[in-house]
Amino acid sequence: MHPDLKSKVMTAQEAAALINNGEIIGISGFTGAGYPKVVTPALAERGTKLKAEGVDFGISFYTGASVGDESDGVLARAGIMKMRLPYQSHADVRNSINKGTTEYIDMHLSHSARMIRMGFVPKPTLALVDACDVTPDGKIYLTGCGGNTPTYLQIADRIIIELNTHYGDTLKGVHDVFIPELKGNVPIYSPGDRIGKDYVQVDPKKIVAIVEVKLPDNLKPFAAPDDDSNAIAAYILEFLEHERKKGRLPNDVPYQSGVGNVANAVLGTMAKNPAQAPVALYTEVIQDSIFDILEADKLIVASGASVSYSLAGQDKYMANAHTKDWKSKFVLRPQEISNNPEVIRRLGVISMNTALEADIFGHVNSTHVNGSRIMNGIGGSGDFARNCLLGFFMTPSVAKGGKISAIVPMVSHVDHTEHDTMIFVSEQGLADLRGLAPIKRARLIIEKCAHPSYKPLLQEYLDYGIKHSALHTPHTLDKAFDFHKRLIETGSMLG
Ligand code: 0RQ
Repeated sequence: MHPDLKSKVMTAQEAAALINNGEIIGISGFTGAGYPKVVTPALAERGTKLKAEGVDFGISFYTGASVGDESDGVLARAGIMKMRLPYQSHADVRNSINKGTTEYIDMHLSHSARMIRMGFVPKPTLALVDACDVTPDGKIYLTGCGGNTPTYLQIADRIIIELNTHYGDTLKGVHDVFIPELKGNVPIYSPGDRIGKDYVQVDPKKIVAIVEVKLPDNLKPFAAPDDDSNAIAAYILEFLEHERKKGRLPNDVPYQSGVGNVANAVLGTMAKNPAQAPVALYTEVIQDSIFDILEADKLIVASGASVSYSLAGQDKYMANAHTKDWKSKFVLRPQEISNNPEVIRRLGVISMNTALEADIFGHVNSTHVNGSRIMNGIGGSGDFARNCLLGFFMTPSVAKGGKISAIVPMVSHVDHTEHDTMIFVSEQGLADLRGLAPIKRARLIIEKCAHPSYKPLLQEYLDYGIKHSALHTPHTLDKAFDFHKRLIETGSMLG
């Protein structure tokens, strides 16, 4: 290591001691990839000690999206995470938000970096990033995520680097770092286009600490797809085939798929279909299902904000990055580019995201249980849903063993309005709501997607509205939340 950099090497505890009370920390990390793993636990330990001594200590914590337990979990459990944005999915952070310890701003992932640069939220004072290399002239090479990291590095006064040698050079060169001008274009015309640099340039004087680590992203393995996921995947693929036959869907449009097992199952099923043409992804999260596509030799290119591989998946990627040249198939971007509305609209992306609940008229709640308890956040689902060529919202028709219906009369919180949603899929079937007025939408979604045990209740609500309400969107406001009220009172939407 160059002497200038070597002089900044220290332990995680020493680096954590540089973090002040009230600090606004912008970290690397997106859906469990490329997040700091040693300075944050040391900071949690320090915060816990200070709090035990009666000293008030807290920080604001900005990320790309969800991050691992070594970042989100430890800080939430220490009770020192005062503010969090723009997306999380950790049980302890969720609890801390819902009990009011952590203030949470849930925002579109494509919006977050620009809003931060413009100062709508306080600007990060410190950037803490996982990097695979750093040069004496201030070139920082990121690991598994683009996220909001370039913006945090650009804005913060001080930078702490976790120099992570675990990935060797398998992620170096994969990134394409481009920060758009306020009103500038994003000139991507094909999913694999490169428009920036493969590193983030910073003023080396801002680097105050380098902590050496050799650690993978701690991501759980994916469960094998269950029957519901397989059924949802089959409906989607059958529908895409139908659209192609009708001449409404070109072969070369890229795919976005959200997080989780259903998304993984859709791409995995595609890979196994011998008739499937090679695919390109213009997505935010790249998960293990990419390996099925690579092994079937059907990947054109995968562009995303992160590679969120299980531990086994990370080993697999590293083993093949050079030998099979898998490295050349990936482009990792800042999330304001991976999720950029201009590019998503231009490329004609097919988008697949998961809903918590949807209502009979096509509004979607992705984030709040019973309208008030945050689950994760909107993430990138809105960036893609509104701007895609073809958009799916997927969900099993019931949750919690049938006590909760995913199809309800009126959603208890709105993330995606009827104007931003197109096609709904549950394990029961698929409802294409495009081009339908509200009552026809309601009939179709009840018929195709609702669970049989909830169909009569939903039909009854619609029929009552048609009899007693205005006939454009026939809601009955004093009955609209009966499903949710029954859930709160009896533990089941069936009552
Ligand atoms: O609870 O874990 O206790 O069993 O919610 O549900 O079915 O396992 O599905 O993991 O894909 O999560 C919408 C939360 C779904 C997620 C959501 C309970 C259910 C279970 C999880 P348990 P599943 P998933 C890409 C795009 C928004 C952001 C987005 C999400 C748990 O997909 O956060 O799409 N999406 N981003 O039992 C109460 C309901 C429920 C319910 C399910 N109606 N009420 N609980 N559950 N429906 C990612 C990024 O942008 C980064």
